[in-house]
Amino acid sequence: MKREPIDSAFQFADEADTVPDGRHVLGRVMFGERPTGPALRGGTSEIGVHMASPGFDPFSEIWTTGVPATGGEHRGLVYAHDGEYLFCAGRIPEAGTYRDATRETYEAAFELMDLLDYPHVFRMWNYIGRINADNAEGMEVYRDFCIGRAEAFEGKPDRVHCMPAATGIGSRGGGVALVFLATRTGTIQNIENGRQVPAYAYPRRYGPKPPSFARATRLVPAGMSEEHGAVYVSGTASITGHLTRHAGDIEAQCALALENIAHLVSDANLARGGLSGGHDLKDLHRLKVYVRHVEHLPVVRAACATAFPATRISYLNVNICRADLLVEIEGVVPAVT
Ligand code: 3EB
Repeated sequence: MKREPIDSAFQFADEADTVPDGRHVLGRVMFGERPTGPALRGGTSEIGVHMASPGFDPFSEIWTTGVPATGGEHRGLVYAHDGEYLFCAGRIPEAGTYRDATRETYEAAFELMDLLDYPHVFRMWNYIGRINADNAEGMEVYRDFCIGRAEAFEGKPDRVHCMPAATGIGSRGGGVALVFLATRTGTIQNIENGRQVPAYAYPRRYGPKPPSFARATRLVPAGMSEEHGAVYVSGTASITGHLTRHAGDIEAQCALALENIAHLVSDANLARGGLSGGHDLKDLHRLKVYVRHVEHLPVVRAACATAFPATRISYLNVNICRADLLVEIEGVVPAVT
């Protein structure tokens, strides 16, 4: 059966808070000045992450589908689903260590996907407070988080080899906020970048357990031809192989992150995974650009406005998982309807 694909839109404060005609909101993530939720509002699951700050406009990202959604709660997660797509949000409160709660939250999300029959998770976000600070045991919070996440995937044999696109990034507080998107009948394929070591194969120097995600995920809604599917691009930084490049040089880091995305979505890189169709940077939308130092914003804005002239970009001033990374960029190539 052919269905309307899931889509997203940014809602900035200077625009009307409208939902496109014929669409229904499944989930909402509010990038604002405080952490809130997750909570149900109408049939919609929503969560607020503390990511906005002076010079970085608050906005919401809404996930919409063609059918009204039903909401619910499961083990602290708040979700909404429409028969084809599931949006699920959770929060781990601030704590001394995160690995156990992270493992339990991922396990709860996987359990929910199994219970409600949305077996294919295609995008995950992890907004992590104090990401580069030490936990109560002297381990960096990001590394602590990665242990719990990796254990959750390792514990599910059918999931360990299908880790989708993700973002693991700093937030300005509120513990760890998590968002998952899954599909019932869509086809997903995870994509690595030929220029980068897969994150799940990073050497131990980056932490006891590697990060669990793919560089991108193609989601082809049921009934749609493969090359018309969407491509969800993970948070992408100035890394080749497994090494950070251009430490201390924001302009060069920004240029390399953009090159990495361009290569990731190219014909040549998709063909490595047996996929047809490819894309250019100009096909990317819903761009979120994470900037570590507020004073780098003008340089980053200029580079991104040139790379993505036709789409409104969201900038956020937060820390990034490796202390030497200054900028990270994510986006979506929307499905062709
Ligand atoms: C990197 O490529 C940069 O831990 O979920 C990017 C995207 C990064 C997702 C995650 C981390 C994550 O390793 C960091």
